[in-house]
Amino acid sequence: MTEKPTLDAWQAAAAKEVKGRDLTWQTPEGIAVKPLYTAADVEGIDPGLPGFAPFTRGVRASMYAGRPWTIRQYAGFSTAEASNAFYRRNLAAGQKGLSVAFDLATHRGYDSDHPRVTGDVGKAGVAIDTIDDMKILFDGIPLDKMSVSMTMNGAVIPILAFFIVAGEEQGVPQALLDGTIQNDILKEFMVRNTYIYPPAPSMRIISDIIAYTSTHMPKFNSISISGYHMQEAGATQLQELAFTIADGREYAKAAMASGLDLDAFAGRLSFFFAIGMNFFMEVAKLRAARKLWHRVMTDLGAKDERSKMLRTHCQTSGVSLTEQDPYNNVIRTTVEAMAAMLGGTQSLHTNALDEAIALPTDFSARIARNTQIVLQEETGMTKVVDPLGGSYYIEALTEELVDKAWEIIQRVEAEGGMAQAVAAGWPKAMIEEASAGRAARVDKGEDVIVGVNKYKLAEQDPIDILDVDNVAVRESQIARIARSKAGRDEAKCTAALDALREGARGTTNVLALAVECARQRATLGEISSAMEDVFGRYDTVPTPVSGIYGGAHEFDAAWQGLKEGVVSLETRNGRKPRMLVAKMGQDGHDRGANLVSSAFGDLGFDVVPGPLFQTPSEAAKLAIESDVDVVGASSLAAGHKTLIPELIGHLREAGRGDIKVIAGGVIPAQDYQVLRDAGVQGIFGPGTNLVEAAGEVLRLLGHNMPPVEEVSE
Ligand code: MLC
Ligand code: 5AD
Repeated sequence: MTEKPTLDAWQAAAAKEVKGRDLTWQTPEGIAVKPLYTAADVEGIDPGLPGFAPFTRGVRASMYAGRPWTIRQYAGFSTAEASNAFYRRNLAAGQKGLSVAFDLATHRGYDSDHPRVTGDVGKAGVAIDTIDDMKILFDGIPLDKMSVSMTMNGAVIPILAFFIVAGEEQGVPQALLDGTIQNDILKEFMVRNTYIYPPAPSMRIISDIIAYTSTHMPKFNSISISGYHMQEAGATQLQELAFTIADGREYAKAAMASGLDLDAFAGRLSFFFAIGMNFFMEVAKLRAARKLWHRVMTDLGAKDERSKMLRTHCQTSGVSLTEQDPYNNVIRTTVEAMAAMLGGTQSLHTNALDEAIALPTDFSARIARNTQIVLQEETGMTKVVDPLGGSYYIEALTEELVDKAWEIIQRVEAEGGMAQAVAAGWPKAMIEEASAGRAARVDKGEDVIVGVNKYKLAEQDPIDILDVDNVAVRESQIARIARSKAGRDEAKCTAALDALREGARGTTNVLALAVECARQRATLGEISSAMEDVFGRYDTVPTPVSGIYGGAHEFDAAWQGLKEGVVSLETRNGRKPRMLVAKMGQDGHDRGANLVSSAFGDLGFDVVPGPLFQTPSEAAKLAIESDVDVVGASSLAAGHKTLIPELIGHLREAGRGDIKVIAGGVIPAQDYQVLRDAGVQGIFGPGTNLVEAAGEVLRLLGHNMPPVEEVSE
């Protein structure tokens, strides 16, 4: 009999093969992933059984063998009619649950006729102003049979009230309404930015919703505690995991502090994670999340095992997808969907291949949906529960993530909980540092993105994309608001809004009061502003990180050349080149803007990081007052064709047409000419290398830089 090889023998054999090269992979999470895992790595680790505490292997005993996850595609655009028709087509083609994407005007509590939202109506989601819109959205879709997720956090009170009354008017009692409301405000303050009110009243709104739904809507998930947007904003998977569990703990504590019994509501807290390209890390993350949540809820005193069960939705990663060579996105999304599945998700959205530039078309939505259907119905992968359970690597990685996340969660606790941490700003800063680090690695080619920094195509084949005519949508919404208002009893509507205002001042449940406002045909904007009268509207100032992007490029010739260019501009003009990074409209996606601010700041620019949610005239005014040389307008929510030309118009009117305007973000190539005709002098789409972009900006400012390629030779 030959002797069993030892680990040392393997080590020696591997070292010989690679001539001593270290094969350890240092991940952004700070985990040293080894090239081999063995039984020695899982000594003492027992992941238990699926359906049993701590649910590491899944919340159901039979998992997908019993019932596959819900294919739940997030969608919404234009009007309620158009979105309703899209939903019905998708359901007929195999989608199983609904998920509503609202436009940004709706998110931020503005009716479509509000002057601040002209660029946003119907663009990034569906416009909902009144209960009538909500009824049309679900026309022919029975709300007692179809589970509906609604991604709403800012204007969560009017939207949930509209949903409840839409059910009522369909003849569905509240007790039968099945679905989920996102209702997760802490991550809005951290990364997503569609808040309306300050943190304290926002937390009260969440407790009111948990109280209301746990009493009246037992099948409804009162919250979807979301890490998704943290990963989209650049967080590592460890940060996403830890801050999401810490957020969940904070909400549970807040609801308990408002007098609720933990077991009465905890079974309807749900979660939402992003699934990116680090396959095994994502699988381990979902398993670790379930184990951590069980621990947290046990700590808080939950008795019912269902209260300790982490049920989650997942969405494949938007930021991992590219504008360049977009069919590669189908491959990426398939890999990510498999990680979500092998991690044990309850519900899944797979992104469409045109993600990086537009909302899905019927075609791209079909491929995205079929990615899940093929996994469920063709591969046999659903037949075995937690098939990766027992893998040395997966089990070891799960434990390592649990331990590392627990350290962060303990730090949050020690500093007074997640609301405090968010107010102090350190989680956001940590995420932005991770984001800048990732951008630097991609721009330097250390992290490969096929078609972007390696294997680039000489020429791109354009694909058909969806374009929403927001002028037409806005007009039709305004007409419907008028019809809705004309048909209502003004006195009763005013009385309901007054009662809501009073309730906001006191302690009456604001959702209960808003349901009455919805019945009386109050609009979303009216309900939001009744509460705004009491709570106020919240604003934040961006605080870009510094030194990370520049630090990573310190020894690059191209970067040094740019820095010299900045210095020579400064010498020539007697001051540093100055740039306003503008965020106009209701688009709160600030990852790109923050990255640009920090990279240009590191280069030596004077950067004015503009506040979120400016109108074009406010941005023009700030540009002129700050005496900038260039405005970089960052747009990720499709408002660019309206907002950027308006900005240029205002600059010219004020006699400052000399201030240069460049545009960056999610801007499809089809729109470039429109923007150029309006006077935009540089356009930087998704996947832009910031070093190259900076070279172009310097040339635009009159500095005679050779093209970046030549500098880096
Ligand atoms: C499930 N069930 C089973 C079973 N599996 N029963 C027996 N055997 C099995 N194997 C039962 C469940 O208990 C449940 O019943 C019912 O089937 C449905 O299953 P589920 O697992 O609860 O799935 P689902 O209803 O889809 O709920 C999933 C969820 C929920 C709990 C995660 O919160 C959800 O749907 N979330 C979606 C969130 C979402 O789509 N967000 C989009 C964000 S987009 P019962 O009676 O126990 O309930 C975004 C982007 C942006 O945010 O920024 O704009
Ligand atoms: N329809 C479909 N998908 C959407 N997303 C955002 N808005 C919509 C919409 N209206 C998806 C994108 C994005 C993520 C936040 O959600 O994938 O990256």
